[in-house]
Amino acid sequence: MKIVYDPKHVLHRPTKEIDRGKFIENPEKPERIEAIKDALIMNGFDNIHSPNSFPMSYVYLVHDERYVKWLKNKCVSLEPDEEYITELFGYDLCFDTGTPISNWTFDAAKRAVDVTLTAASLLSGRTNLVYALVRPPGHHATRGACGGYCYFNNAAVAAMYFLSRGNADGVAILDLDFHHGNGTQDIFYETDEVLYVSIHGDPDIFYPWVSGRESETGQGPGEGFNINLPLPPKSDWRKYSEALEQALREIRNYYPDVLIVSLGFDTHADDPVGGFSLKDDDYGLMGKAISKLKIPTLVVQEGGYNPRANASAAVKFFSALV
Ligand code: OKS
Ligand code: ZN
Repeated sequence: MKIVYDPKHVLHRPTKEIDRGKFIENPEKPERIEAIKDALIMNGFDNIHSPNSFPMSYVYLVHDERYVKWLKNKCVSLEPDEEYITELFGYDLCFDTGTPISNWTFDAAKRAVDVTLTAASLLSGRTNLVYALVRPPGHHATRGACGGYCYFNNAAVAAMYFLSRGNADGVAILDLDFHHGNGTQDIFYETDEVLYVSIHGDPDIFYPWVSGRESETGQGPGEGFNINLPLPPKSDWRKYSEALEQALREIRNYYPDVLIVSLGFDTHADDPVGGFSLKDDDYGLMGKAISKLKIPTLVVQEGGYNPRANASAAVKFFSALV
């Protein structure tokens, strides 16, 4: 398996956020990804590639110019030690108070896109599995706003990359992060060229609250190409595996040319943010089930906030997936 990784992700260090009115420590920390990288190397996954820089035109395949310019200008206006938390939704193009912006945010987000695009470009006849080990994550970012620790939607940019190169007519995105990927859903809601399937904590109870219900099935030509499988708190492998089997059935029936897995380890029982009860070994079963699809696969890292749980889950997952 090829892994694409950029050591400069450590320069992106959000420190705080406002969660239900209280300042809390921001869990989207460099250690999340460092722990995964170290554990994978220790277990023989040492085929690590550095990213190439891609033109901004790839970001614009997904994101509005108005948003990209706003983010850039906001970053440039900040002092190196400053963090900006959105003041007014709609005026600021950020939809929550969990997603601070700093002087380095734009570069960090662009670098995550570069890692993801480099990983996408490495998928070829002989390489059918590539892992974009990125942060900041992307699946909450919409065309026009950041949120949920996400600034650019890495997985969505990769999907557009595959479609725009003309060697894929259909891309499936399987979102296994604990949270519903409202951004990815939104971006592809009206197209049948991308099938979005997500298993996540019930949005009646968990972030992002405004989306992720079963009734959201797509619109216009996209009708039927958005599938949400919300699960109750504390769901374990017994419940989870049923949803996963259903998700994999839907993906098989779509006959995608490429599969993008938005992978979050915040489904782990020991994760401080998510609310499921998956154990280390379950990630092996997860990887095994996905490998049976036999579709060229790009795995893009999303959430997961316990570095140790991330590390053990990743080793199990990829050992079974390859
Ligand atoms: C509210 C904002 C927190 C965002 C949590 C979700 C981040 C995540 N305090 N998404 O996949 O892991
Ligand atoms: Zn998450």
